[in-house]
Amino acid sequence: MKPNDILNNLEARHPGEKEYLQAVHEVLESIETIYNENPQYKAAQIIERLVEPDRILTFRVSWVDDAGDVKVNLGYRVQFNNAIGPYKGGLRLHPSVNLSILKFLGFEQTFKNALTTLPMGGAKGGSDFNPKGKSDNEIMKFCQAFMLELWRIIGPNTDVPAGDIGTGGREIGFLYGMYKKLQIENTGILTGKGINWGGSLIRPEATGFGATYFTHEMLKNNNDTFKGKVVTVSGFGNVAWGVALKVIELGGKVVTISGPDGYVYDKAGLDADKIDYLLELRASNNDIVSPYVEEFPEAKFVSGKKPWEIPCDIAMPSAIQNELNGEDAEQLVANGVKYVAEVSNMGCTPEAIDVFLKNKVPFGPGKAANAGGVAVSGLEMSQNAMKLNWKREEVDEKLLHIMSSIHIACLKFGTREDGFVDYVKGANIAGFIKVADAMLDQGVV
Ligand code: 2IT
Repeated sequence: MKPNDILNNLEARHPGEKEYLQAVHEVLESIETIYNENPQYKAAQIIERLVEPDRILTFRVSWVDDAGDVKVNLGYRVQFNNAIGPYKGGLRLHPSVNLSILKFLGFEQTFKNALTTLPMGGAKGGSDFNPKGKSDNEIMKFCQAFMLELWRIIGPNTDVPAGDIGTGGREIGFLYGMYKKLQIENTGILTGKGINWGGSLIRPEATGFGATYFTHEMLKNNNDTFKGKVVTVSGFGNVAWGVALKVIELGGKVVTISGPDGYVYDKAGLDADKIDYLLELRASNNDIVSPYVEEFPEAKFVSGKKPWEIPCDIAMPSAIQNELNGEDAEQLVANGVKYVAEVSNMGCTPEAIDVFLKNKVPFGPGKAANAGGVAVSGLEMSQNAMKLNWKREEVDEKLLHIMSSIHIACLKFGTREDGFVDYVKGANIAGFIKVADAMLDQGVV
């Protein structure tokens, strides 16, 4: 296998899908050697099959806003690969959503889900609908119209969607309500459900908690801890608040958060009250963070910039893909960053990753570091199937165990001769082997 040949073919078929090609490129580079050492993969054309989604559903979503105007959005579900379990992955509601982004996310999800050790295949979906500034009623109308199409191809043993950017507990509720109406059944068809109707404890904070557990493992591997560490975080959506809570609990200090309007630098560090305030701000459908400094005047708001210029020990990008580029990485390294963990999917550009690896900064890629969210989704599916609810401590303990096993898998396949751990390589190889071997077992389908 020559990664460039595969990529050229892929680009010819899917011109301009840059995020998708970027995600495939990274995996191909990591697995090239192991792929070529195992001719059974080539014989079964595993890579050629694995880089194309199993199927894609595209649909029109028509709904009526509060002013009585008819709105039209595009909806998608990319069912990427179900070699190891039902398709599983979130629904992103964001104006940037297009097929390139959903295919990159579905591809990443396939390996991430394999790393969790749970039986879940990979998928992603969503819409170019922008939830920002919409009323609850408009969100409900959109979600209902979206599910009117999506319900045909999902099911508790087929495809189980969940949240992602723009899709949280409220949206999952509206989507579930319509699914139940259409299918007349209460099953674990979505994850991230409300606690009173089939949801799992810890799911809302699982991505952030899991990423912090993973980073903790990276620290431990260097005989280090979170105690006294300064942590920069971007975003303040579904995942950043879980990171902030857990980092504080482990003794670190989170000094930044960000939104599309810029970032907040709070030198004293976030605390429980500040996090509560931010959650209230977010619940009002507002993802801008500038109001923070009115409430907490000791903090500083920096308009239109990203938090990577603030000196820190650990950087945890938690907003969106490609939010940290080569220049940002250079600046972080110059300021003495010691660890980086992607909480967002593909949060760092390839140039940024190169800078970290060249400077021997341990770098945890999203598919390993942020797998805690989908892992607890998998635990929600188990609880639904058993018609049982586990206690908070039980779910948290399982999450911790899963994150530590992902870290062990990364060490196994990513440790270099000099002892430095290339987590990108480790995660890609571990995820790939699991999916590829399942595909081999199941024949050419
Ligand atoms: O990127 C992700 O892993 C998610 N958005 C969570 C997916 C899930 O099924 O919980």
